[in-house]
Amino acid sequence: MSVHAPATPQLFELYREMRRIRTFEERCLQLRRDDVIAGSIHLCAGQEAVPVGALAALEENDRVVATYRGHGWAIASGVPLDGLMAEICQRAAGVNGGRGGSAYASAPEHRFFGENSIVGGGLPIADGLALAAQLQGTGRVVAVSFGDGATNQGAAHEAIVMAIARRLPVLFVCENNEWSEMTPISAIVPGDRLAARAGGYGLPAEVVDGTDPIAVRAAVAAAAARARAGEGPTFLECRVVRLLGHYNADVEHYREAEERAADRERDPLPRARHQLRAEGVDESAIADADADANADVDTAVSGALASPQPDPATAADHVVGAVAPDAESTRTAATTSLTYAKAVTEALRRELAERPDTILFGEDIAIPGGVFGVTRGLLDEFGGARVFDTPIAEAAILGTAVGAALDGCRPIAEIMWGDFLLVALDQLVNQAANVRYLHRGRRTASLVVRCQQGVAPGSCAQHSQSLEALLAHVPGLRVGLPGTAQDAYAMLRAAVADDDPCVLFESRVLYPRKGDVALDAPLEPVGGARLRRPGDDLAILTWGQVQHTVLEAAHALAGDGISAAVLDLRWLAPLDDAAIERLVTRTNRVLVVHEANVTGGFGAELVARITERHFDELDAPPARLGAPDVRFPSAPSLQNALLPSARAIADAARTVLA
Ligand SMILES: Cc1ncc(C[n+]2csc(CCOP(=O)(O)OP(=O)(O)O)c2C)c(N)n1
Repeated sequence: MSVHAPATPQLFELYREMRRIRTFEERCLQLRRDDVIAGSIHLCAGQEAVPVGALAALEENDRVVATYRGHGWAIASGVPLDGLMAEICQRAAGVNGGRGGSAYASAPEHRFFGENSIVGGGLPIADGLALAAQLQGTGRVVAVSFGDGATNQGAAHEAIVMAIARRLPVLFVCENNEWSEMTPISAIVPGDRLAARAGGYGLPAEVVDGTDPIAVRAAVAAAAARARAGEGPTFLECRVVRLLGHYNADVEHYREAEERAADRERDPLPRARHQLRAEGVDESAIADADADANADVDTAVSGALASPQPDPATAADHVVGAVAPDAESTRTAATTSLTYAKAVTEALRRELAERPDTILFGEDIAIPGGVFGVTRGLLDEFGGARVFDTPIAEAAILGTAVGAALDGCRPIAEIMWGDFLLVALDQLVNQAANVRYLHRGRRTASLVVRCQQGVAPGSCAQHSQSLEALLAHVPGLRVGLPGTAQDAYAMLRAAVADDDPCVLFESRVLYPRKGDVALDAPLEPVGGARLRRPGDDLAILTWGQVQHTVLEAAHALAGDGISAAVLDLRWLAPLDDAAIERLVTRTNRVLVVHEANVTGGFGAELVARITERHFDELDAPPARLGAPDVRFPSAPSLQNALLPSARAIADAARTVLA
């Protein structure tokens, strides 16, 4: 601390913090040039007044989500400099043990819910954190920072729409440095339109001088007060300058020298110093603040450099949680006959009743009760705070689920059709799937996404796909496909109880199909295949709705004296390798059947695994049968020509046996 009492302590303290950030950024640049840091870094020099002003207006318990250019936000949030610097240097002592690096650091224990290296990806997550705050009645607000370029992202639009619809306590803080990487925002958005454009959504929006921490603090304080009063989100366009280029090696060949010089004129640090001097602050107090910043950053750098590289033996740790062995407890429990759809409803009802942290949302799921009626009655029973309709905004739905899961909720989000996941995959693949790994198991994204998929008579190419292989490819996600009413119930309850992000692909053609459901059986863990039919001559591995056609085929084969076992894998992640092994070693012949297109389908993965492990023992090469690589047509006659029929499955089985 300075020994000289400054005349304007508030600005002085803000200056000290800005100085620490600037010094930190300058040192990062040097460490990158010295190859201590690997990869690109994106520095916030010129933008310090925004995080510093914002955090000066926020409370200890509020939340921050940052742009990838987020070192300043992390520091202002209170992330210790040494842990942050070690993270940027990819060292073991980093706040994420070197898993996040410069652009993806996260330290929720310091209210800093992470940078986001996907431009615009943080905004929907901020919605989810705000939803958690709203539900928990904490009065917390969430500030999310992003660049001018991010305002053009669909996720940003969706997040603003969602925040308005739910009156979420979010502060959308746009740091407009006039450049989106190497393209000026003026080339994309005519005129000074970012706040005006945001205002068009119908939320308070204003332009703020982002080089003045006091102006930022005032604007954020007013926005936070509105949010805490239940008045919903605010959009702040903070005008800043970018002093060190887009990234460390950017020489800004695309920018005019005059423009860069004009930016330097607006540098917030000389401006604050000038103001402090004008207000009579002792020059030596300013020099002391600068020296303190140097000393703090020196200590952080020494700490970071003293830390070892992360242990390579830990590289595969914390992808997903461990799973308890599956006891198949349903075998002895009493059962009730329910449709597959009602089994889902009952699972949701029980989870909402038993777990106060669960919330259910999606398009048309609350008042209308879902387009298939699966969520009917749940709004009345559990109320609009926990069961609600969303905008038609899949990225916002999934991002809200991620954010809410990060802060103590167990969201169950419905995506009406599996095909619609494709417009929002970022939130599952780049966001949810990374949470456990990035935080080394200290945070998880305990969310469930329910959707339904597959071909039904008349469904078109955009409402027919089977996309499970796409998601089973992604480490960090659980993927299940219930094929019976019992599994629609039990797998959903297992997914809700699980701490990792689970995607359940239900089947709308199975919704009306009845089955016995053990409602009061002990909860299952995720994972675990089920043998639907025993057999010795051949193993047919399958899942989802097509298993019923497979069972027909197995029945027909039995008529020919062929004993085909049918194993319903149920979960592709975690995969029940042990059950597959047991069956393969018994039959030595394998056919995989799925409804998805053959190329890159999960059958390819199974055939490869089985071949790798059992090449020498197998009596025949493992085979797979799926829909051919064709888009799905709407006409039932064309659909039927493509779907695996019982006859085609039986023929494929005979070929394996021959
Ligand atoms: C979804 C996505 N698209 C593109 C990129 C590549 N990219 C990284 S930063 C950036 C520019 C972002 O500009 P802006 O939002 O204005 O932030 P600023 O760089 O000004 O801080 C781009 C295009 C990315 N990381 N994510």
